[in-house]
Amino acid sequence: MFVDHVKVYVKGGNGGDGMVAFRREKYIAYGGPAGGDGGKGGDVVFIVDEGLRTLMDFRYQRHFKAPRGEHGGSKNMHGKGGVDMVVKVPPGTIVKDVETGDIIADLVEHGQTAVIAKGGRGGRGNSRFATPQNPAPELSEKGEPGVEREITLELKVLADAGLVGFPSVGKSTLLSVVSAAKPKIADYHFTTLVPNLGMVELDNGQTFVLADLPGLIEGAHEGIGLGHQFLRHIERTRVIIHVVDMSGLEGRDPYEDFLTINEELERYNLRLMERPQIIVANKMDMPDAEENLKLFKEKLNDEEALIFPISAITRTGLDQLLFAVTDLLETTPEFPMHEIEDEDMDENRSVLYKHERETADFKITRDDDGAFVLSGYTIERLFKMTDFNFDQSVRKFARQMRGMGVDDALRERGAKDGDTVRILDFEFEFLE
Ligand SMILES: Nc1nc2c(ncn2[C@@H]2O[C@H](COP(=O)(O)OP(=O)(O)OP(=O)(O)O)[C@@H](O)[C@H]2O)c(=O)[nH]1
Ligand SMILES: [Mg+2]
Repeated sequence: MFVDHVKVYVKGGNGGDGMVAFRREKYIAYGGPAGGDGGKGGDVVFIVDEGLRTLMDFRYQRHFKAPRGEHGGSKNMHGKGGVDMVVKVPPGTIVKDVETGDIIADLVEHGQTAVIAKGGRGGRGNSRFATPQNPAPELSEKGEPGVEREITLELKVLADAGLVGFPSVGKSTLLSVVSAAKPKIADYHFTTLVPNLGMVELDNGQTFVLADLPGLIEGAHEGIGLGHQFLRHIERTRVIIHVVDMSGLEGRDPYEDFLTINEELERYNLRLMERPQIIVANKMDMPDAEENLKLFKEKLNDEEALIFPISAITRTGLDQLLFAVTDLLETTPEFPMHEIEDEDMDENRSVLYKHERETADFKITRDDDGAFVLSGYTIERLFKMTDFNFDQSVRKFARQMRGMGVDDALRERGAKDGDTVRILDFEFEFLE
């Protein structure tokens, strides 16, 4: 099956915890603070690898967690940062946040990177909290939690080879017999309304992605018929497979068909004619096909043209065709894809999207037992970074909450002295 849409879980590494430690010196019972900072958690980074064409690999691995930073040590030793987790994706991958629907990254070009889930920063050790008033603080931060999110990966139409030709020449039929794709097939024109994609896998393990386009007709380049809307989709294909109906059943001359389609490709102006073309002479099972093919070759008069007589319906001639396509794909370079505006790109050539959400710092709700529940990204983050083993940390947390206006908001919601307040799995009493 062709995978072009997958849901994945990513998590940046948590920052390492800061350390509370003191220098031990001869004759000094209690030296200065010497607790080091925790290391930064690793990021989950996506990088475009042009060797990948599909999202197949994500069928087997759907969880990506970057390692955490090491904790800080005594003697002001900082924890090592977690190594980034680098995940390869094919060109054309669009990454979206499941919860918000926002596009996080649009990954187009080989080597382009985007940080998908940032690792948390390391918590500060107690050395960093020393002040003249508090020269030996018993206070440190825990590491910041890494960003955690569910994302979807979508692969834009990114076929290696595209099937073009008049309506009803058998493009969809051909796609259906060389891949697992199940496009609609019928004997009327414009059966295919949007492109279909299929993964073609040869016996020798080689694979490529084949796209089936709506039929083209004369004037397609200026919007006649359906195909013009989709010519863009073959912008990224390296090889064009031009399907010609050799049966002559519709009363057209196969060679005229061939010229008409090429004219449209040329006029469409995406340099489509610069791509190598393979000519597929289809419907060779029909009575007049042999004769028509002979005439076609005479008129074409090109010894070097790659022509493959096949019958999609009886599945004959397919192997030779598919091997020829893979051979051509191996020797044909990528065509430049749509250029990215320079200003969207930083010096690492990664497209950055701002996806910091505008959310309230905290939210107050009530539990069934009457407790006030504090939630929200900022306050939960503060909570997770607080080391409740140390009074000074707890007091700092209380100060930070007051600074955010939590106390006032609780009072406004009717909280009284002694009421229970809850954050995640932690409870404390509201004190006036
Ligand atoms: N005899 C014969 N008929 C074929 C062959 N391939 C396709 N057909 C028939 O041709 C008709 C059109 O086939 P499709 O595959 O839908 O053609 P298409 O090129 O995708 O057409 P559009 O989507 O309308 O552009 C169908 O009735 C098929 O059964 C073939 O090799 N031999
Ligand atoms: Mg079709």
